[in-house]
Amino acid sequence: MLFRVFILLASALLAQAHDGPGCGTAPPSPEFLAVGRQLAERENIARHDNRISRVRRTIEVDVYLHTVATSKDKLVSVGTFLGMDASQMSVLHRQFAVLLKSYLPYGITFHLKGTTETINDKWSLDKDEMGMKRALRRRLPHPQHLLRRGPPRRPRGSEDFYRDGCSVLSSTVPGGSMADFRLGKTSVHETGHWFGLIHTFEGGCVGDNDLVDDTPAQASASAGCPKGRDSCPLKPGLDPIHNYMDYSSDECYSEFTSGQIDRIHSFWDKYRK
Ligand SMILES: [Ca+2]
Ligand SMILES: [Zn+2]
Repeated sequence: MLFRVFILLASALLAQAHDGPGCGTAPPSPEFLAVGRQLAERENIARHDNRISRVRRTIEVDVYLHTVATSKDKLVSVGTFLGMDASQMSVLHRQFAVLLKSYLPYGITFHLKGTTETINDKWSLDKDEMGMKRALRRRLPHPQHLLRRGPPRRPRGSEDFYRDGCSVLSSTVPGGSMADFRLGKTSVHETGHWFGLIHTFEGGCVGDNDLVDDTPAQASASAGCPKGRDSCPLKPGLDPIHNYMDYSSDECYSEFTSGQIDRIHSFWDKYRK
């Protein structure tokens, strides 16, 4: 449990600043792709040698959940919106439960270590990303490295150190206001990136796409739940519309592939363990 992921639940107002759903994670950098190729090669060798089962161990992640809103009533309103009183599970915990449930079949567990609530207009409107993340990032008892967009290793105190987490709009939490994305699965998608996964539609029908062998190539992101979609007819397999790393609706999302879980583990071993 060396690493902690933090999840920011921005004010519902933030949703209006964006044109509908879409992931804010930047496309993979050449350095990130190079690392992915390296890991893919290693995984293939391990699979060939029948060592992959040893690669897979339980991954345990400590999590801090932070809620940011423009006003106290906005913080409260998300909870009341769900019709829950104080004795019931909070929105944060429900959001967290979705993460837990989605990753549990793959031997990945999350430990909720703390939650915070902050009223801050600027932060809620995404006007001071680094200020917010510097303030909210929780300290670890020992040095760590991380991989995000840039070169693989970034020291504590660097911008990438503070960016190393996931953010989702409050409209995407369970019971949120964003149509098709109100079951909390956005957090599963975003943590997928945090674990080193790339969109399944990355690179389209050519090349090595998401650098995972068992996710069929996709020409573009799916929308909704287009059963039978085959956007790369010359490549094997139908589009992985149920995969968490596509853009399908929350109801459609249901799986990571075996290859993606192998990647999560090898990425974890290399950078986060
Ligand atoms: Ca693939
Ligand atoms: Zn994404």
